[in-house]
Amino acid sequence: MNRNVLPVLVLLFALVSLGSCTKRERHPMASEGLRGEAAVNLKGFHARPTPDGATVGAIFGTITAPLGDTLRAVKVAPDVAEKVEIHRIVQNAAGQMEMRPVPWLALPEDEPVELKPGGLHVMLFGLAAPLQAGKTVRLTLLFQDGGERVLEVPIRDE
Ligand SMILES: [Cu+2]
Repeated sequence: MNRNVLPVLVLLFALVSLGSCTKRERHPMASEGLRGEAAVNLKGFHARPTPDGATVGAIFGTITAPLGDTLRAVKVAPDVAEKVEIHRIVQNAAGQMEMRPVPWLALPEDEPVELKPGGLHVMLFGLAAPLQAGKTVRLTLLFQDGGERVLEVPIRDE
């Protein structure tokens, strides 16, 4: 791992742990009735079409957690892609932009977190077939409190 990335990751770790503790204390009852389906708003989720032979794809969209939450993992069926990760884009020591996996994603209370080109995104590796405009990809989002959301993500140019 790049030396410049480590402090950022450590900081991210600290912020995430801190964030989720405070949220739990502030809303001791809020999460209990919501187990099973995470209380988050998902907007504008879409995947970009990929050319023939491409092995990677990306999904974008906006997540808002009214009470705060943490996105723990993302999944698609194995017949869509071999591996899925949350990525962010950072500048490396040489000044180039690089993608880095994010172990989890903090969702501050009522603050939209945008996954967009050039920033955070859901990354698909090992695509079984190109992502075709007009079709959909079923994406599962797993959140801190055990809640999950499954959505049919449209594939479109945007
Ligand atoms: Cu990526």
